[in-house]
Amino acid sequence: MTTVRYHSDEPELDDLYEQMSEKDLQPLWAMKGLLTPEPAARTRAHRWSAKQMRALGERAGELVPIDRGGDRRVLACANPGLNGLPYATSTLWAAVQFLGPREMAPAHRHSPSALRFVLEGDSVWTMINGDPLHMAAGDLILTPAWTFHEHHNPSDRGMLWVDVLDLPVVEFLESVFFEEGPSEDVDPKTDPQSASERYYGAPGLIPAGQVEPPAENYSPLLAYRWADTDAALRHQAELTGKTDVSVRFTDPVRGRDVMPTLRCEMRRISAGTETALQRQTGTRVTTVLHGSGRITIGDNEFDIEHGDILAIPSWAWTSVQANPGSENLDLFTTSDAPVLEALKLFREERS
Ligand code: GTQ
Ligand code: FE2
Repeated sequence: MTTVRYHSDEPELDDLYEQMSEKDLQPLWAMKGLLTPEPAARTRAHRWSAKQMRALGERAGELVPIDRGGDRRVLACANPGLNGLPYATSTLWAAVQFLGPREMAPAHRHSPSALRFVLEGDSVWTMINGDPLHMAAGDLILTPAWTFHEHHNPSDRGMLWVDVLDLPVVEFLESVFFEEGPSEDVDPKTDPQSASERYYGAPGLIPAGQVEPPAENYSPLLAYRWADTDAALRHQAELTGKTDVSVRFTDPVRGRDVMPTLRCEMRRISAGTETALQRQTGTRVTTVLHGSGRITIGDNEFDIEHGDILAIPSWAWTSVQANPGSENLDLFTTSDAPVLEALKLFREERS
């Protein structure tokens, strides 16, 4: 017997089930929970605490060098609903990465798409196909599929940030490829501005005329700076008078999401505000950049503060309360929404 053996009180049917299981066949008529009326999420609502991740990451920094093979000092968020898989949700990898003083995480590339969201510090550059992207608090840095990337920290301070990848989707599609980059000839640059930003970073302007448009299906702008995100949120709040505002990070050439599988948004909830309930299909990972408060996800409630990472399952009603006081709650969220939209599976509801 190789596959699951179904059982019946009727001896002949039970015998049929036994013979079927020996031939790796299962009876649909006896299955439950396959075509459910609503999404039956395996992903659980969960919070990974920044304080705990920082303590364990710093200990890893003392014990674990960054070498070829290991490559990255990364603590992967493992959702308790996913049977030990190192995934934050069924579709998203999320992790905290630590890079110590004068360390270098060597170049590689992979078919999964990745992004970095910086929680604090400003001492690391990510080289993407040779273009140096400075990483500072609040910045979003893209590492699109199959681009070579390496991280280097020329300072004497350690730094940490959050990684999000579409790895579970690519793995499910059995399409993971990985390749190491050239480890010799490394020229770790520390330019304050990347070529990507110099070409595509001016608001509303993209190269035209003799310049070939990029052929790729991801944003040619690889860095979204906190000063711009912060201003967009502040202006929207001022103009609308709303206490719950969001911006979406987009590809300046196509107006679409930054990468084909990943949607990125930043939300600002004014201190003291409780948001309406909302739910959507697909899963989300949220990181707290500023402020503190409480998030309700389905039947779960979590206190949240700077650096915490949250897993939000598909179709779970969610609302957020920002603590009263002086600081607004700034939340960075990555979702798989572009995948669901492409397949016409995206649904959203608000209460
Ligand atoms: O920094 O290149 O969290 O390749 C997982 C896989 C980070 C990275 C992760 C990766 C990286
Ligand atoms: Fe990588």
